[in-house]
Amino acid sequence: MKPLILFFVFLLTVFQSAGQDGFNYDESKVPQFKLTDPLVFPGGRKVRSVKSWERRRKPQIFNLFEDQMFGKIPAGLKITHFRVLEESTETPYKNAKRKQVEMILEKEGKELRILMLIYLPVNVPSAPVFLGYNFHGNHSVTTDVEVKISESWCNNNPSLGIINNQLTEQSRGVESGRWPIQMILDAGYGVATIFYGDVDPDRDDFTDGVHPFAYRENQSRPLPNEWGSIAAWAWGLSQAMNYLEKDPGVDPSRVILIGHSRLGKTALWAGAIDSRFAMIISNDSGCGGAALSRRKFGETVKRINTSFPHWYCTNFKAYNDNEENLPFDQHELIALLAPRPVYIASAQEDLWADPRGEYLSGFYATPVYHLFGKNGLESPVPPSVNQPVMNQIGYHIRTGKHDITEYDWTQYIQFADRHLLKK
Ligand code: GTR
Repeated sequence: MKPLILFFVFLLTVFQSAGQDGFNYDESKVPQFKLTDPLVFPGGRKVRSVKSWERRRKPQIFNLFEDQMFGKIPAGLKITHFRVLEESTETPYKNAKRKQVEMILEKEGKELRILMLIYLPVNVPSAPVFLGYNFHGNHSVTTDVEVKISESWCNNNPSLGIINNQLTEQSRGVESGRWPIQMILDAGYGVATIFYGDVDPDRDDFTDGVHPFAYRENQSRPLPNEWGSIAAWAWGLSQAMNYLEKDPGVDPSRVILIGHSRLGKTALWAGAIDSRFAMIISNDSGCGGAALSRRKFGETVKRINTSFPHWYCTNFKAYNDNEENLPFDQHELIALLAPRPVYIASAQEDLWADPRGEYLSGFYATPVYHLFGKNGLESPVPPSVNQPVMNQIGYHIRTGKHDITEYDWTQYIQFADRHLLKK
């Protein structure tokens, strides 16, 4: 390449990974802030036992996140039937079995169809499974020609073969680098994935996806404290769990949630609403995920609510330029997962997601893990690059940009081996 072109490519890489103009990337400009304490009741009394955490304090914090950030998921809304569309051992992978399951929500003549793709290791009778959404269709995670193409709306991306908001054959395998399926199977784990747009297309439109299935008469969008898109995606993961619990090839006590970026935010909330998930992985989830909002480092609450007005509930907009008044911060989202193993991962060049703020959430959630006799992130200082910590709260910051890589997966498998296989 010519030097000038190389220079522009360099500039582009810097902008993409470091984030956007007009936002703070300077540690010395992070404001002083005081965090809410997960182990103190509003009146000032301390939480001293697991029982008082579980019965009283945890529900208080959960209700605040639900009411002020993610929005309430309508009670009782459930997938009405699961249909195994096909299963086969003819796949591009060794010792693997593929299953494609349709999850159907039928209500008053309307239908929502969500496709789940599952690969299980044939040599493990009842396998632990990583469950996570993909960005560009189930067929994007693999070169397997049998994997069906979703017809749901997707953001255009001609270079990935997404044209007229439809996924195409051209997008087959485009995300396979993010899903090292053979490596996961070889480690004795299964993998289950769903295109997130099947549950709710990622756009500011509440007439599509699952939301309309819960509307009362004349309602056309959720109320200020009702579910945004992230909560809808979290709902979808619980529905997938309802299927996985019944699949004899799956060990339902070892289903691990995994998500990258906006889907990492989703994995954290899905873990908080559904205690059946044994372990939760947040890969570069950033603002509104693992990163502390009060640091205002990289992406801010106002920015996320403006670029993605549909992700959180309307009530969350009250905290635009007003992080100090949040009745919680993201360390308490991590605390809601205690005592289950949770892994938070960052990338060195992903300043937009605030790696340090992601680490600190785990650090400030740690007293809740201590209550259960578990270690979390014990040091206020994050570890060096590529030096994972694997206590009940795990963390690494790897070299490179905002992405999910084989390095990340290698740590997740090791973390799962350590915390789930010892049973
Ligand atoms: C960005 C957004 C982040 C993150 C990311 C992604 O544009 O600002 O919060 O979620 O998208 O999901 O890839």
